[in-house]
Amino acid sequence: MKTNLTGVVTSVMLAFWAIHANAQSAAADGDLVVENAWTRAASASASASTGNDSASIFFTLRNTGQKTIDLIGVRTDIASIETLHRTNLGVTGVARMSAVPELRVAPGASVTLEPGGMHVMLIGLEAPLVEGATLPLRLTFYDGDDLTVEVPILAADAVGPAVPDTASSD
Ligand SMILES: [Cu+2]
Repeated sequence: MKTNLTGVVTSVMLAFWAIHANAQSAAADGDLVVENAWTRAASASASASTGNDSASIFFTLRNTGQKTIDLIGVRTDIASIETLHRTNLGVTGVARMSAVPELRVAPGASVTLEPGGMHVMLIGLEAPLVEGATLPLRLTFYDGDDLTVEVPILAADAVGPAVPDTASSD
């Protein structure tokens, strides 16, 4: 992992961010920048009882401020369960996923969610993820603020954003 979740200070300071929730590939909320969000096209679960179709969402959280940022919740309108996950390769080489209760970003640091590492897991898709569309993802933070990111839906076999776009526009 290129990220460091353990070395940050444990004190949590309240941050006061203005909400600017209309971003495209980069969303900025005060001292927080969300970059390069993406997910893959996926079909919806056939039924609620048997559905286990899932998807993963990836992005980079960058803390440009002076205070620690704690991401404590993720939400969409199309999945039964949304959670933060981390993929770990065990000694046998078998990938296993475990829940991440919160994601902490120290001042000046960034954390990247990427294939093989941390991701937002969507379980039980109630609607398909259509390539070319975007999926609103609502991020909730410890201080009560939230930020909605429009996540571009790439091809089902995509391995990342085709064109890195870190510019904050709109
Ligand atoms: Cu997962």
